[in-house]
Parts: sequence; C-alpha cells; structure tokens
Amino acid sequence: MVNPQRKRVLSGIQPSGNLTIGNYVGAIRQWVEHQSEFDAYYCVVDLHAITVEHDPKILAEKSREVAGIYIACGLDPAQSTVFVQSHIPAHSELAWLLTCITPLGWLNRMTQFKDKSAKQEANSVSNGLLSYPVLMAADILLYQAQAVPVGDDQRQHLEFTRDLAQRFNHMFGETFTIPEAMIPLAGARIMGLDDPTAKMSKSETAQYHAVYILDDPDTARKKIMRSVTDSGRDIRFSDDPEKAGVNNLLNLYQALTGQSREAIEDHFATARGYGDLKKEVAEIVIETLRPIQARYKELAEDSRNIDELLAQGTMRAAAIATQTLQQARENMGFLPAHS
Ligand code: AQP
Repeated sequence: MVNPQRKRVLSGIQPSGNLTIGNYVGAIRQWVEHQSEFDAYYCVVDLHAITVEHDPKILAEKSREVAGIYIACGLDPAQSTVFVQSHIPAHSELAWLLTCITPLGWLNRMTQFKDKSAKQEANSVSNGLLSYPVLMAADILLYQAQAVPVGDDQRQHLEFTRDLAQRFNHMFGETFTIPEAMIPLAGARIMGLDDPTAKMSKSETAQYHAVYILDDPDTARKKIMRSVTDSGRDIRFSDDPEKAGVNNLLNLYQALTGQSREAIEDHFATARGYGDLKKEVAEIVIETLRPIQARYKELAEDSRNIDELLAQGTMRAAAIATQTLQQARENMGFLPAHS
C-alpha cells in the first residue's frame, strides 16, 4: 500500500538511443532533486524501446547504460529504487489486462503515435507503438504512483493513464491510485538544436540535433555553437517562432543555472551577439555534464556494479508490482492459481 508519509513516484526512460540533455533537465534532474521527499521508483523502460524497430545487439548494453546514467546523475539506490521494466513480468501482464478495456479511439488520438507512425512505412507501424500508452499506464499503476515526474511531451500520456485508471476502478472496483503529472517549471521541453520547432529527441539521429549526456566537451560545444538561431541580436525569452532557437538556448541556460528570466536577460543585455550566448550555454552544459560523466565512467568500468544495483531494485519493485497485479486480477474475476 502507499506510504502516506512519502509520495510514491514512478518514471522511466527508454533505452532507445543516447540520453540527451533534454532527458536530463526534463526528467532525471527533478528525480534526483526530490528523491529524499519521495518513495521513488525509476525504471529503464526497455519494453517501450521495442515499440519501434530496435537492434537486439545493443538493447541490453543500452539498458545498462541508461541505469548507469541514472545513478551517475545522482539517483541514490539507497533512496530510489532503480530497475529494468522487463525484469518484472507484471508490467507486461497488467498491460494486457488494461489493453482489453482500452477503447481504440483513445489510442488513435495520441499525438506521439501520430508523429512516430508518420515517420515509418505504414506496414511497419506495430501494434506495440499504438499500445505504448497502455504499457506506460501499467508501469505507473502497478506502483500505485501518486505522481509521475516527466517532461511536457508526456502530458497527454499521463491524462490517458488517469482516464484508464478511472475506467478500471469504475468497472471493477477501487484498484488503482490516480496519478498526477509533475512537470518542471524550467526545461520541460528542450527543443532540437538543429530544428528548434521540434522536441530534442534521442531517436532523432542527425549529428547536430542533440547534446548527449555522455558527449565529450568538444562535441557538446560544437553542437551548441552550431545551433540554429535567427539573423537578429536580441537575447530575450520570446514566444515568437522566429526566435525559437534563441529561446531554446535561454530555456536550457535557465534550467541549468536556476536563474530568473529577468536576471538572465539582464546578464545578456551587453552581449555582442548570439555567439556569446552560445558560448555560455556550452560552458554551463559542459560543467553540468562533467561530474556526471566522471561518475558514469567509474561505475561502468565493471558492468557488475550496475547489474547488482538493478538486481536489488528489481526485488524491491517486484514486491509492490506483484501485489497490485494480484489485486487487479482478483478484481477482474480471474480464477486464482493454486500455489
Ligand atoms: N526534449 C526534452 N525536453 C524535456 N524533457 C524531455 N524528455 C524527453 N525529451 C525531452 C523527457 O525524458 C523522459 C523520457 O523520455 P522518453 O525516453 O520517453 O522519450 P525520448 O527521450 O523523447 O525518447 P525517444 O525514443 O527519442 O522518443 P521520441 O521520439 O518520442 O522523442 C520523459 O519524461 C520525457 O518527458
């Protein structure tokens, strides 16, 4: 059951590419900042990573890398439970139970499905991609999470999870806690450096699209110095689509420095042009990533370090997941298995 003293939270990232600075400021950083306040569960959502074509040769290695990055960013396994989604079969089973009560129309409305399926050949769009939000709902509901710290792009999936939990509770009796989205005030949506009208995404592989958490300083600097801006000089936060590139750099700067918008605009009022802004953003990004990369290097030297932490996390998470699944099965009317 939910511990009333501390809010239960759950979130995760797909091991579907290289983690970006967007994943850091939109998700991981707030996980770390609030971990002592929460009863926290953070998973590597590898079952989500196979909803699009994936390379079986690197899936395991990427899953371990993502877990290692969580820890290197500051998640403390003594405080936060870190695990891999597929290590707990209850995720897949609850996803099926929920699939059977999900109206197809709800899934067809999801903008992420529309975007991702539009990028693929019609024949290769999988049922898994359509059902992605149901699996995400299962992840969250299994832990009776009260809050889900995510970036702004996940808002619609969170609404979907709430609707599905309410539907289940209505059909089969109180079973699931209704979760809320926890979206950061700054850095909730970092945009692509090469295209500031599209979200920075790890599945976008263009060379200058994203700074990765494990990028070396020169690579990170080069990507930021080449980021798309406009032909003006004014360094101000703005909703003007023409200024989306500068606005994106300012958002990143704000997310990483924690300064107010006014202080940042004052700071750049005497800048000679966008080059100065890019240099400062590059420096703060590099300095943020430096200690994370050093910790990651140390941890990844022996893969057993990460695997052992994951094994402990799996045990803790499985205890809760199994209990919730049992309740859901019972409420749906399944014949209990004899032990
Ligand atoms: N650009 C971003 N800005 C802020 N937050 C972001 N997140 C992702 N990108 C940004 C947050 O990171 C968490 C995990 O995201 P994910 O693994 O589901 O999605 P992704 O990194 O965006 O992965 P993909 O594979 O590259 O998917 P698409 O193609 O959909 O972008 C979430 O909390 C997310 O909000």
